[in-house]
Amino acid sequence: MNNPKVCIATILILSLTAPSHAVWTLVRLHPSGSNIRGSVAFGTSAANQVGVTTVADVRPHASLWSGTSGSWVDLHPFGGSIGGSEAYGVSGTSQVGSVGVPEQGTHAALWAGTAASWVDLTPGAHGVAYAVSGAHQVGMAETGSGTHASLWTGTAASLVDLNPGGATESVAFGVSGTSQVGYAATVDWAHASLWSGTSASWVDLHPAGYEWSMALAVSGPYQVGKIRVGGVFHASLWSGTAASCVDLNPAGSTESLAYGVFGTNQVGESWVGNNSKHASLWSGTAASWVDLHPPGFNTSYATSMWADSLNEYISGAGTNTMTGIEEALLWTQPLPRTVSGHVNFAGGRVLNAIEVQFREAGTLTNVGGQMIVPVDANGSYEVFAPVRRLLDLTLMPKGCLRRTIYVNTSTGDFPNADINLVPGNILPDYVIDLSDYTQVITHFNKNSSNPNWNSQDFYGIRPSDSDLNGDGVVDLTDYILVVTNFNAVGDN
Ligand SMILES: [Ca+2]
Ligand SMILES: [Ca+2]
Repeated sequence: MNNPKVCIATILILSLTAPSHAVWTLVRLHPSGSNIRGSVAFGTSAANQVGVTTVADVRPHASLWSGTSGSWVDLHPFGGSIGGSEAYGVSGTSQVGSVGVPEQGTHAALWAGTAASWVDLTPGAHGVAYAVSGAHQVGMAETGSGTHASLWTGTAASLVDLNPGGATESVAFGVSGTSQVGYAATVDWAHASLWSGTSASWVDLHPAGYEWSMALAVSGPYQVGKIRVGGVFHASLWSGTAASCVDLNPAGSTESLAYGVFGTNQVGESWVGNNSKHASLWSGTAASWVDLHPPGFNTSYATSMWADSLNEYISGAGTNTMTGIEEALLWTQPLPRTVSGHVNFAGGRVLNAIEVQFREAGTLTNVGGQMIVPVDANGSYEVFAPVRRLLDLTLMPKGCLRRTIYVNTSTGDFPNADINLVPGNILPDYVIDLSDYTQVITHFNKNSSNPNWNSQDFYGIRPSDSDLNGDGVVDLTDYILVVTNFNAVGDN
């Protein structure tokens, strides 16, 4: 790090790729009560999470939350120890899963927020609904010959059989808009599969060189799932074709699976360290892996992801170290807000990066640390705000007074955060005054070929500091900057 250019380049990369907002907040959705034996969140939207809670009768109950443990709604349609139910997907006001109908077996189910609202999507036949997107539900049904990937639009009668010709069985695990994903099996081999509403639309996503594969979720043009190699699973990402498959298994991980996708992010689990399952987040490559494993849990996994204009949400579960009980979990994170504008160097030194910090509005309390922000040739800059609220953006580039501008990231990005610098502050205090003037006079006509150009005096000031416009010489231009801005005072 002796080379300052290398040092600055490193800081720039860090500040651009790892904004300091990246802090996930963990919420335990696990319902309270001594009769609760375990819980898992399988799906999340912005407002709701779904999953399973095991109660004292040791049967799974389909569950709905709205962001807190206390919001738990039991969707199980039968009382006592009759049947069992599981909820796997949520979208808007709809939840899907399965219900064990007494003396009939497991049927695909659709709810609208209450146990009583449940609709049987496979009356008289075995079935499970694994995902919902708007008006569409997907899963599997055994309404005809064997297990077939199925698509519904709210009623049993709407069933569309997605099983491709020649497949011995198939299941659909994910749906997004008009796309469905899952697998189709021929003989013993499961192939990750993509459909667009019909059996004939089937696309084989199975990547060459892998033993078998399954797609578990879809979001827009992206599909995720698992691909098996050497007898273990690797998390995988596709963008519509078998050839597009990306192996997401992190370096050092013995096994991994991707259960959820939202936009360009993928979530799932990776087996790391002492063969322990860790909730995982990726953004398109194995190298992008982020370990979401929370303290206080032995194992954890992430099942789905969603985002609205304010936050990102990841559902999952972890085994509580203290109790040994599996608990439904929700990770949330505010989306970054961008502050952008133009820097007017006002005749002073033109910089291609400026060091800024955010403060709580009207205070000196730093938020998010120092940030080095690139400035382009037009003076434009853009920086992620560390939090979403009223803030001050403050900076004091070399030779200038401190500038502090008000920014508001509470409702959205904050453009037009223009910064007008005031050069002439050679002794870096709050005012341009006689001490600055004296520096220019003392060093007048010195230039960068002077052997003492960068030698510090008793106060740490160099002759080069009086070169306010950075052209390599202290001359009339620098003198005029001090005189012009004489008596100007900096911001707090
Ligand atoms: Ca000064
Ligand atoms: Ca100069």
